[in-house]
Amino acid sequence: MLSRSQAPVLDDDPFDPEVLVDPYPFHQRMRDAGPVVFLARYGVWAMARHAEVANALSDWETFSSAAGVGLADFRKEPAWRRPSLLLEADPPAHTAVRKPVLHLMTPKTVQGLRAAFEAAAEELGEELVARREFDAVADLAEVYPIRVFADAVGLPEEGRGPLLRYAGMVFNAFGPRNPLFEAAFAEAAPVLEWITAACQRDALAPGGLGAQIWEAVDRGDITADQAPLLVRSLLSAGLDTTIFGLGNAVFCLATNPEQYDLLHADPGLARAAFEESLRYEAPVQTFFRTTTRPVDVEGTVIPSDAKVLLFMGSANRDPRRWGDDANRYDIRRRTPGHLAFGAGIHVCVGQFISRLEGEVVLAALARRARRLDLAADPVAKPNNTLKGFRHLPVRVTAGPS
Ligand code: OVM
Repeated sequence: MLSRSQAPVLDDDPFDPEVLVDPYPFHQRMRDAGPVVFLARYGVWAMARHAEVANALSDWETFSSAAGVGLADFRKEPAWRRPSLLLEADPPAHTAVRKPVLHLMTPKTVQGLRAAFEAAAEELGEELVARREFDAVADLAEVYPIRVFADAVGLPEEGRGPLLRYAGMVFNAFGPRNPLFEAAFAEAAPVLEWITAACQRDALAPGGLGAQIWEAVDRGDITADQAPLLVRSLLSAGLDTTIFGLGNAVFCLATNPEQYDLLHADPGLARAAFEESLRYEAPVQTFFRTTTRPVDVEGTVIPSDAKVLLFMGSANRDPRRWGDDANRYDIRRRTPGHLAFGAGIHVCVGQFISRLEGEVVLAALARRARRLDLAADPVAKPNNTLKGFRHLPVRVTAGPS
């Protein structure tokens, strides 16, 4: 009790749809209130400054993932699905399965995907720029990762439909049982049946990332019981994150024309433009950890077994780390240190695939369109974990300059 009284208490609801679609004023109040705050509404602790979020992400022994990285505590209530062997686990179990997955997605192995990813981006860019107006979510962000990443995993082309509904369940389930959660789970049973079937060995095309995970079973690196759950991790973590991320990147460029000019003048900046959009509008805004011991954070003692909400999207705009222009989208900024992919042992295992997707899509647009503008007001898509758009109508002007 004494420790709690030392931390500022806020009664905001971080999972209120209005806060989710514009969290930045709330982030600033949390950062300015102190290094740790207590969110009374859910009885959880929170950190929103860069230094504390980075430290917590790097200290898995104190800030555990095994009780789930959402609000629900798997030690007190059953999880809605079998917990992820990667995301919702600690060493040593986590280490054993991370290694074979990491092996498939190193910068070097990801180079093997580049030609196909580039060709698909060029084809889509050509089609969209010819149309002059399109929805950067429905026609681009929701199309491209499903095409290239589901191909890379080895999902059959027919019947990828439930993927996005599954992702909606995964990312809304990290929050409280609010209307967003309930809506995502309205017709859950067929989606759960589908994802289970999609991860089986005979459902995955030979040579793909999914088949390669199953090959790790043959080598004795993982068990046959673990393989479908690791394939499930690829499908859980690899679609909606990049979908929201691509939409956010287009939003950043469409609303910062001087930055788009720089990119159009030098499409070689595409990777940097995507990276800065990850910092500025992080697709994954938050994850929880659970303390394994009482921990002193800058003079505030968080008790053991407490849920702690880490605000990566806030850390990414903390002026203490990024300076006075933290709230500016600047594709020439030095972005290393942003926490959109997390940090520490759980840092995004697919980050090089994500960057490849962002780079080739933005480069394909930048080479073809001399201007990129909003064609109508964007419509935000509230989600208990992800920040992004439901609709993003844009207009492009074709031509070199
Ligand atoms: C998983 C998983 C699910 C959602 C996100 C994520 C960002 C991982 O099932 O392993 O990482």
